[in-house]
Amino acid sequence: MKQSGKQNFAAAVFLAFSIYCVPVAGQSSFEAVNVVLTEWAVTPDKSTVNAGPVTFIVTGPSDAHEFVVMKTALAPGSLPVDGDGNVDENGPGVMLAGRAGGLAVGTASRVAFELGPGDYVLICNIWDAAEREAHYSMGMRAALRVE
Ligand SMILES: [Cu+2]
Repeated sequence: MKQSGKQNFAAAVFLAFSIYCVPVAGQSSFEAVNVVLTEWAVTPDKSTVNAGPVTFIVTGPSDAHEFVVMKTALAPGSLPVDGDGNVDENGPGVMLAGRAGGLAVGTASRVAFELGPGDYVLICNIWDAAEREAHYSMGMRAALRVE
């Protein structure tokens, strides 16, 4: 009887997992990336994901940041910038693929973007006028490949 109980439990877990994955129509996988925003880094827990809807679970510190996804073949530190060091989101070689501002402090924010295959750079593009700090130029950038 004990063994039978274990098997039922395993079947229930498998069923729950299947139901969880099914709603993403036409996709064979569910992609989620945990991203931590700090001064001064954007740190995803994976560097490659599958194309399709990608959920980012973004955790920020007590300071104000945003989470921006740029599609670009440029290296993370080589995006076009203005005179203050902020990324020119309409500049050559980059295309805005997603943005989440107003991230909750102290809790994880979930945002999802539909991402096609290619190379991306995850950035925070906040300009702090008081501190004269462009968060991107301070180091808030990371590569992400979508396959
Ligand atoms: Cu920032």
